[in-house]
This record gives sequence, structure tokens and C-alpha cells, in this order.
Amino acid sequence: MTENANIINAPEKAEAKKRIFSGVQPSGILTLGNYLGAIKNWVTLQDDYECLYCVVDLHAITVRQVPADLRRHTQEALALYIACGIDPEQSCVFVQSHVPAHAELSWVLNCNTMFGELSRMTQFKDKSQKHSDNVNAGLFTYPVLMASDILLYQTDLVPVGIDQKQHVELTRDVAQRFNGVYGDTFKIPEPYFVKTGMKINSLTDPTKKMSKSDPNPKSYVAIIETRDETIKKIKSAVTDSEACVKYAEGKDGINNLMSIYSSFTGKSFDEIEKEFEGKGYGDFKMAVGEVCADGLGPIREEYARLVKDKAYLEDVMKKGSDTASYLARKTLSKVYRKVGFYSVK
Ligand code: ATP
Ligand code: LTN
Repeated sequence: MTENANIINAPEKAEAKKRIFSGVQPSGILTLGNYLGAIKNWVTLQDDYECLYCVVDLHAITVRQVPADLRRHTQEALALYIACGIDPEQSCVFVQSHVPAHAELSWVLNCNTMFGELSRMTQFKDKSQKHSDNVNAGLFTYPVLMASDILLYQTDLVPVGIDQKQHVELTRDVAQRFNGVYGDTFKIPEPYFVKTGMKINSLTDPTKKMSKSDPNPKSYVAIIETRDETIKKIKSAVTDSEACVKYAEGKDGINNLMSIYSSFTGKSFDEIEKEFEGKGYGDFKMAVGEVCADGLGPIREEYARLVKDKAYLEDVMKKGSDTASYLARKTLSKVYRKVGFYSVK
């Protein structure tokens, strides 16, 4: 057992902080969407909450991964969490497969989740279309594993992008059902979304979510790519032919770039429209590219330093999984007892 007194002692404190759990899949190089929709938000929540931030590698194998790439992406994702500002001394940072309780709770929750509920999940429908040659059972039960991640830690709040809303709702339904059948076991978590940046769209098809597993690298900005690459990709982002910087229905490309600009500058859409009144898309794209590249610059530099320090990253992983395992075991033992599994002292 390693120390992370901040988290381990939390439930016993008179005024315990509320708890947060979130994760990103190491299914590629993390994107601007992951940053603006999730990780940037995680950083600001660290002071006020007990936070657990996980690299969810078990989720990543629902889509076929090259094993060596998965290992590398896992380490890179952890380094990026820290480079973005997650402080492992303050928050628990760990890798999902290092804590077996996630898979163990998942089985029990699978037996308390209905086939019909899972059939309605839009992410399953999207991903099974995209990977029609590998519609495996894990892809179908993915949300149950996510529910296990969240419920294991008696989580209060789940900061995610809006695309995950349905999964958090399912988590609440499963927890309520379980509590109803077996008695109070799980805290019912709430989702938590940022206002701007909750959904950043693809640069090549702005009607679709920006995604790290998109085979076309022009569709996303990777957090760690070079300044020039970022500016170039934003310059060639798909827009419309109206040449008017205005947030409006049907202008998905411009709306998307305005969201990105707003996330980095804190400016409202009205302010952005005024700033670019009478200017063409070329000027606007250049400005978006620059704020984006500047905003990501310090993260890129810190990441380059951290990713070389394997010993440090492995130390963070080990301490994180010790803390997480300790907390997870408490919930898992309670669940095993409630469902009637025989335990030997
Ligand atoms: P994949 O392409 O492998 O499906 P992804 O890039 O969509 O992955 P996830 O690992 O599934 O990302 O998501 C991690 C977190 O990032 C979630 O909270 C999710 O809501 C958020 N997120 C992912 N993409 C975006 C996006 N384009 N805009 C806003 N938030 C996003
Ligand atoms: N399904 C999420 C990733 C994820 C997650 C979680 C997010 C897995 N487990 C628990 C929040 C809490 C996704 O973004 N695709």
C-alpha cells in the first residue's frame, strides 16, 4: 500500500471532498477534443475534489489494437495527463488494467444490465458500423465496464464530453437497479460537462466528432504534434463558402472553429463574430490555428520531457494503482457480499 493520504482518508474526513472519476482510452494519440472536452476540465477540478484519472486500456481493446502501440499509447496518455496539469501527488493517476476490480465488478454489473439498454447505446451503433468486421461482445458491453469504473469509487461527478452522456445515464440506471435489488451499495453519480468544447468536431467532416482513432490524421489536432502541423491542419479545415464568421445552423465547420477559438481565448461567440466582422476565413483560420498552437505549446514541451522519464511514469502508475486498488476493493467486497458470494476469512 502506498500513500495517497489525500484520497484514502477522504471518506473518513468530517467534510470529505466529493469524488471525481474519469478516463481516456489509449486508442491513439490524444486529440484537441480529448483536451478541451475532458482533460482541461479535469485539471481545474483537482483542488476542489478527490480525483481519480484513469487510462482505460481495457476499453481500448474493444477495437483491435496493435499490442506494442497500445503499450506505448498507455504510457503516452499518462504522460500527457501530467503534462496537461494533472498532479499525481494530488490526484490518483493510474492504468485500468492494473486494478483487477474493474473487470471483476464488470461481470457482476453485466448480470444486472439489460440487453435492451445496451442495444440503445449510440456509441455501440457507431462503432459497430465503423468496425463491422469485429463487432465483439466487449464492444456491446463497453458501457458496463465504464459503469464499473465509475461505481467502484463511489464517484460523485464524472467530467466527460457530451458524447458520453448516454453512458453516464446508463451507469446511473444500473446503480439504481442494483441498489433497489440488493440495498444501498453505490453512490449515484452525476455527469459534468464543460460549456464550450464539450464536443469538438472533425476538421475534415465537421458533422462528426473529432476522434483520435480516425484513420485520417488531418481530421484531428493531436495535442503533441508540432506548432506548424496544428496551424496547417486548421488552415485546411473544411468550412463553407459564405465567408462570414458567424455561429449558425448549417455552418458546422465555422461553428467548430469558433468553439475551439472560444475555448482557448475565453471569448463568447458574439465577441468572436465582432472581432472577425468583414474579415475572411483565411484570417480567422490563422487566428484559430495560432491560439490553438500557442495553447498547446507548453503541454507539448512538458510532455517531451516527461515521456522520456519511464522510471517516473512507472512510479506514478504503481502508486496510482495501489491507491485505486485499496478504494476499489472496499466497494467490490461489499458487492460480493450483497450478491451472496461465499467468502472465507
Ligand atoms: P476513440 O476515437 O478511440 O473512440 P476518442 O478520441 O473519441 O476515442 P475517448 O477516449 O473515447 O476519445 O474519450 C475520452 C474523453 O474525451 C471523453 O470524456 C470524451 O467525451 C472526450 N472526448 C473525446 N473526443 C471528444 C471531442 N471530439 N470533443 C469533446 N470531447 C471529446
Ligand atoms: N467511455 C469513455 C472512456 C471511459 C470513461 C470511463 C470516462 C471509460 N471509463 C469512466 C469517464 C468515466 C469514453 O470517453 N469513450
